[in-house]
Amino acid sequence: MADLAGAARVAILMGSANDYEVMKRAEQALGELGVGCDVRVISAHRTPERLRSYLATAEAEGIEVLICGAGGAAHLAGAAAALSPLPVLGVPLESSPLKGWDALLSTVQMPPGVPVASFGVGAWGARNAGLFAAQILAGRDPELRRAYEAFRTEQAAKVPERP
Ligand code: RP5
Repeated sequence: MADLAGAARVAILMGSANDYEVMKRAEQALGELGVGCDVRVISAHRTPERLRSYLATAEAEGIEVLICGAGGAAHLAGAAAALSPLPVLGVPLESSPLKGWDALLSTVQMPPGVPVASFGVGAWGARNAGLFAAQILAGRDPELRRAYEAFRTEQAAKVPERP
């Protein structure tokens, strides 16, 4: 992994550059909380060797959580979980005629022993995966924990009492 951003703690992987429009929501959520991430296009089917070589060094280079977004018969999250001991957050994407149902089922129904945490389909899932990755890291990072709590407080303050 030659050009990983210096302080990246989360890797955001996606099966196609076309997935970025949705997966950037995870990047944005992490950015709001000051968490560095490394964003890559890696397809489980089309570039399996890229996936293997990326994950071979990701943890040693500082990555602690993997977010994987893919559409169709989405295998990226499962393949990443098979190749890495890092926690994998899967985001099913709505890029096929089946509107994300295919990706959701591929992501959520992992056989026992190789877990993937599956999020909602599309942009909501991508944002929540970013927030959840930050929550994982905040468990042993007091500064990030404070940033996360501040985010939740601000979010609550934006909800009006009446319509
Ligand atoms: C999946 O196939 C990708 O994650 C993408 O969502 C879908 C279609 O890929 P493209 O044809 O847009 O590159 O592997």
